[in-house]
Amino acid sequence: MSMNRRSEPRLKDMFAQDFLIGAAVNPRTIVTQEELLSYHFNSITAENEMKFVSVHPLEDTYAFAEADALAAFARKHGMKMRGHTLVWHNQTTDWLFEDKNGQLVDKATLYARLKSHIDTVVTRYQDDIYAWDVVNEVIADEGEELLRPSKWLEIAGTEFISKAFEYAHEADPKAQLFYNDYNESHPNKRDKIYKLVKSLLEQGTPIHGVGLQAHWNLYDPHLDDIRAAIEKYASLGLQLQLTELDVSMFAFDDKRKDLTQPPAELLEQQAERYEKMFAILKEYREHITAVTFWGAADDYTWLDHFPVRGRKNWPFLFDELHQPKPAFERLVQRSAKA
Ligand code: 9MR
Repeated sequence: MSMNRRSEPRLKDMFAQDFLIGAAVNPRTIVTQEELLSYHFNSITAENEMKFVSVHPLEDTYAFAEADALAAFARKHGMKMRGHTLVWHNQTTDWLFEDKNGQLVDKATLYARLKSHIDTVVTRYQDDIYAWDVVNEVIADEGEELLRPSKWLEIAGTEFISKAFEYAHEADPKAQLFYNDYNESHPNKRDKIYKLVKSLLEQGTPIHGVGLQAHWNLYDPHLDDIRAAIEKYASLGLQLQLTELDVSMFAFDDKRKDLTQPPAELLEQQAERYEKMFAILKEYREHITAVTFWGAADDYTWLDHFPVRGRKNWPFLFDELHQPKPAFERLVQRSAKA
């Protein structure tokens, strides 16, 4: 990492009138990317450390050391923090759903455990975390089915979703509570997310926002679909946040593995893509309260392994040495014009 003092404009200042600028972090990156994070970002999200399996591995055991370290980092740098995530089908331990004999528990037991988990975790971080992803990724990706199969659904039926929001609201009435999902701009899934959130609102569920994960790439989703999704979710009267933004260099089904550096033409395409995306985001600034990247710089991204094993990706505004990329420069030029 370069130790030169930075002179470029700060992202968080460029968008200060628009929305918070966040990054997902982990115990390694709060060390390796500290200077970059504190210079450009005013919000963080724990990439994995507040997930169920991380903080609550056994019924009687909570493990908060790593999550606490991330919250302390936010305090040290005067950053806001989002909580991620309370209810998910992934990274949740089996004990939650099972009794001593390995049989599925009944609904009442599951709810009692969920309430206890949410009370403990949300209360612990109530002074650090202003917004929680309460329910993550419950919508089925394809087809007509609304919800994906899960143990939550199997044991409790659809009501587990509203229960989670109620418990989170009871634990911290100040927290902004989000439903969060990916492929959120694809019309079929968008309509299903809308339908779910609308029904939650009709039931009086305490939900305050929709999280658009925004795991996007150079080609997909189409800008018109991004705009349509924002408009549709905003029509619910809720705040919106981009919660996990990255712009992969590869189309989802592209398996190429030959690149060891990002070629200039792809960096240029990425710059154009970021410019157009942020132009839309600024248009909807009265609805969008935060834009969080799922990382900060190209030296570390979950996309280095997914969906093609061992392939490097370069999805962010800062390169492997934490220096501004063409995409960052383009946002600077655009904000100078605005
Ligand atoms: O970035 C996270 C990665 O380190 C984990 O291995 C993975 C486990 O499922 O979760 C990743 O983060 C996911 C996030 O929690 C929810 N939306 C999709 C993200 C990328 O997979």
